[in-house]
Amino acid sequence: MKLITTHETADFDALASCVALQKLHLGAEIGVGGGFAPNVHQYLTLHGNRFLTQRCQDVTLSDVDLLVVTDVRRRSRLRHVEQVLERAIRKPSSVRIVVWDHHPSAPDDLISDEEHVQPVGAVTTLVVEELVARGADIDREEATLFSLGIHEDTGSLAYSRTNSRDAKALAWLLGHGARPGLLQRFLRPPLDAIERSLLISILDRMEEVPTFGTRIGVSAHEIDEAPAGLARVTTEAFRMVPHDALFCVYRLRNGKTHIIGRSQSDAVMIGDVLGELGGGGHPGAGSAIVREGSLADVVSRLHSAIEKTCRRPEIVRDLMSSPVRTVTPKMPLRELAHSLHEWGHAGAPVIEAGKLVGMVSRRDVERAKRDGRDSLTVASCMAHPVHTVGPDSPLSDALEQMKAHNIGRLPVLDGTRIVGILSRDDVLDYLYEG
Ligand SMILES: [Mn+2]
Repeated sequence: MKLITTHETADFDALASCVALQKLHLGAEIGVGGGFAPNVHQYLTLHGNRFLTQRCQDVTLSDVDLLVVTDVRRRSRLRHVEQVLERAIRKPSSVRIVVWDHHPSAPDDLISDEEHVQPVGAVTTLVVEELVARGADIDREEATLFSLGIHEDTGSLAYSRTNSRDAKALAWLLGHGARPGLLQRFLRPPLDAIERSLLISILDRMEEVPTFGTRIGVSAHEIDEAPAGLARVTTEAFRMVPHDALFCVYRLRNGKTHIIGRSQSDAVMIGDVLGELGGGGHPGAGSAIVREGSLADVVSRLHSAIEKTCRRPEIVRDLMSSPVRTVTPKMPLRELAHSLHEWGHAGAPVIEAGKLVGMVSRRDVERAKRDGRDSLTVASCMAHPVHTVGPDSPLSDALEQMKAHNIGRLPVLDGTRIVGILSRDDVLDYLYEG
């Protein structure tokens, strides 16, 4: 028997890649472990007869001679086929194991006979590429399901792990009948009453972990049992808060604690943080289940894991331009216009007796010229007081100031001495390079 399986709580990428793999392994059946994510579950209430799946506990695992594993390759997440994995070690000739995955490697990864692992946004992309290469034919339900897999794992091509192969696969699926109008309906069905109240309590109980320069929220809860939509509610909560990363911690009555993490900063790699607690995932999203300890214990272990794995975020010093060209208040505006043009700068700090006394921009000069004031000096049109930032401040603080005061250049002061300037261009260069 050929069996295709994936991780517990299968999401759209997991289900879509299972179904796509059935087209590569004709006659293979899909067996799942711990059910489906709520949105996939809802999708299957309508499509369950079109795309058949069964629970591994109902499969005669001793008959399996080909096991295809997708969207996962860690043994700890494949307990539902442990029997087959054990047999593969004991008697390798009795079963062939094929892996399709896009997660970073982990210490408990399977040893397989054939491995297709690439760092694309969705594992469905890899399988679709193989279908394209083989000239496979797919119908509109399949094309739509495969699109759902790619959309879910790439945040509709907006997550940082997305790459051009995901977009190409999506384009091919659109050309093969995928129905874009159906995507939102299945990807993000509205939250139900339990999920909405959970969302409110996440926001209510959020605390900030004091970590230099990175805003990390932790929201810890004791609940009776895990509601199905835990991951989805965490994603929704993360959309609503200004944090760089969010961890939701739920201790259930049975003593297990679920942790779900989301991050949009390279400084917080969720898979690394939760790997310290026996879980794992992508840099942007992951989860862990801790089997013992009180809620406070688990939260403090999470704090240590954050401390151990999180990088220092970029600080102003890393990005600022220096040395700085400065001007004096007495400089005539005509001369300033000439200098700014020559330097290719849009503005400059104004220094008097070694102290920063204002900022002047090309726009100020143009306005003065328009009003016939261009025979005056810099002092007549410079802006002050000046917003400044320290060289060791995190970049996020500087961005916050630029946003709050709508300014394009922040002088960087070490004490009273100007040591650099951080401009929008510096920030853009950094953002686009990363
Ligand atoms: Mn995936």
